Amino acid sequence: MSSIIIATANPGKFREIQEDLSGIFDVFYSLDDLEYTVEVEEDRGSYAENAWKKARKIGDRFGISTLADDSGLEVEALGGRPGLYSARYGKNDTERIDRLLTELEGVPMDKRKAMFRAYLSFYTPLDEKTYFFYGCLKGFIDVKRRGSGGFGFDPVFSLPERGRSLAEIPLAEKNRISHRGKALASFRRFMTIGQIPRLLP
Ligand code: ITT
Repeated sequence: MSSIIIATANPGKFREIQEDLSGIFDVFYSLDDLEYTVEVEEDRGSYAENAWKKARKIGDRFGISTLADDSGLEVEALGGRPGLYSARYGKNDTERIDRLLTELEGVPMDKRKAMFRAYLSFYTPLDEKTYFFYGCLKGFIDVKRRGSGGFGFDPVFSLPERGRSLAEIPLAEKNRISHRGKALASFRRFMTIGQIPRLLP
């Protein structure tokens, strides 16, 4: 029986990752299941290093293979902000979205381009090896919230070719197209056929 720790304190991320990897692992441990409450500070200079720090710290602590995700939203009109600091952009999702909408007030739709990036780090404590997987998703920041699914910035992240926000599509559909879904697809190829992604942007 194969088990994995999903090293995230974000229940939305946990749900998406567990759903996507349900055919690959039998047991998924969340940080809650492990009663791990120490916050691993995201203080590195890149998403990949932050993800690696989380995966290694928790993988070593419990001796179980661990997957961590560091992601961020980059908005063109804000010079790429909040980016690496997306989680610290506000105290909670409501505050983060309110701040984003305020900062973009008056910016026309064609100037509201945005991109989600997700970096996954998979750490195996037995041999101390780490593997990285990446995905991105392009869209626009809407002028108001739409939909009640997903988490984080999903209600204001608009998918132009679908005419809907990420919070208006089912989880399985989000996983097929999203930054995290793409990184997870690459991770699944690694787990099933041993394919190691060549380059990280
Ligand atoms: P962990 O570090 O514990 O995994 P976190 O919420 O702090 O959880 P990040 O630093 O990676 O995670 O997240 C950056 C921010 O971007 C955070 O506010 C998330 O809610 C948001 N975010 C990440 N992925 C998202 C997605 O798929 N949809 C909407 N918002 C997302």
